Amino acid sequence: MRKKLSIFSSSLLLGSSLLLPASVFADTVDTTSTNVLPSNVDNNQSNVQAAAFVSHWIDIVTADVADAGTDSIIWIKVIGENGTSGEILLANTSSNPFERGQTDQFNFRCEDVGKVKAIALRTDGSGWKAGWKVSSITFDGKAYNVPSGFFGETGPESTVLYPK
Ligand SMILES: [Ca+2]
Repeated sequence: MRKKLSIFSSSLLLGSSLLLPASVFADTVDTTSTNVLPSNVDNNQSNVQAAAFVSHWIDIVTADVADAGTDSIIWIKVIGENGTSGEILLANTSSNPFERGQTDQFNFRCEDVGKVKAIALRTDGSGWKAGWKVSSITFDGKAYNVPSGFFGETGPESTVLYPK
């Protein structure tokens, strides 16, 4: 490597860099890339390529009735033909999501589970008046059923929701 660089430098000094044979550049690039990328990095890249991720979005409208809002922690899973995603925390740029009458939109990425069949929501049931009354859910542009009643009112709860 050091030898190739010195050849390159002397050619530059001679003002003939444009006349360097292509093989000099090719050798230099090959050597550099082999040195920079250890085999374990190559393996990691293969793993990343194998696990495909896709984007989803969800709009959730909290009902405009008394005590509809919640401060509970809410997670979502995407259920598809090829499996179920990991749980994704529904965080929001709004510091206070899921308040009465509010619409909250979340964009997230998760494992590609194939054609989506349903979504699952989970609440930890925490917070004052934890029950959450949802009036509408739109997932990837499709209207979904909503949790019945006040979701999480009596503690942690999970539900599977299907497109309408
Ligand atoms: Ca509530």
